[in-house]
Amino acid sequence: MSELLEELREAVILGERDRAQELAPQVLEAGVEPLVAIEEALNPAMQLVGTRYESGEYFIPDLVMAAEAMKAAMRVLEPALTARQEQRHVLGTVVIGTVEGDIHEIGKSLVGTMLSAAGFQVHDLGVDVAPVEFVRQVQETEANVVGLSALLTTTMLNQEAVIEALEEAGLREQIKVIIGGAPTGPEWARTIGADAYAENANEAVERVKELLGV
Ligand code: B12
Repeated sequence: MSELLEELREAVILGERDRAQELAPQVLEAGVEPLVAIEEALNPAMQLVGTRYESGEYFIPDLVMAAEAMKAAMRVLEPALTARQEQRHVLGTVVIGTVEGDIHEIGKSLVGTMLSAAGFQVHDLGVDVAPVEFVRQVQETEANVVGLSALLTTTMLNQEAVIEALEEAGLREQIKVIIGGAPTGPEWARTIGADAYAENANEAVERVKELLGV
């Protein structure tokens, strides 16, 4: 890994937001593809942060600072990613969000960014999104796919609530549902009647392409 990428990775691990914000444009100027920077520096950094939290080495403030550093870098890398997509043919429209009661946004945003980079038009609704809001956005954007993120065992139930709300609104037939987030899995996807599950952002792009046959 280049020295700059290594520094960016370290800035996220240490929760150094200003440093991450400073390094991200330097990485691009050095000719590194934004996707490479995300996959080789930002993702592994957040994974390590998660492991350190789970082992008791890191605490919530460390997580928040790491997340802020990651977001600062993403604010620079994301426009560079989407710029590469601009001239491309739009493959489909995706509405994505983290379900109600859940404020974890990093994984969901990453999936949105990667879908956008792959050529999908993405409407990111943010976090703590109520089922009724998903329904409204699906209607407004005439989306083909809805992506539901849940990082808590308590909020994964709300993925099911969104599917039910789509059914009640008579939209279920016309929309594909993909779910993700650490506590979920293919089994849970089947249980709640989702069309697909993906473990990470790359897989999400593959699954969405399969769902739409593009
Ligand atoms: C960072 C973090 C936070 C940050 C979030 C900051 C932010 N702005 O997002 C903060 C500090 C705010 C936080 C808060 C809490 N957290 Co937290 N958090 C994490 C942590 C360490 C990392 C999550 C992360 O960002 N990972 C990096 C991203 C890139 O990975 P990811 O989210 O898994 O996403 C990938 C895949 O899952 C998938 N994916 C994700 N979404 C989607 C959606 C679709 C459609 C698809 C296809 C794929 C997909 O693709 C992504 C990219 O590869 C995890 C531990 C862990 N190892 O996951 C705990 C963790 C999720 N948190 C946990 C807990 C308990 C909480 C709190 C309740 C803590 C508390 N007591 O207050 C609160 C919850 C508040 C709430 N109501 O939501 C627990 C959940 C336990 C459980 N099973 O229920 C975990 C597992 C930690 C633990 N082991 O205890 N957290």
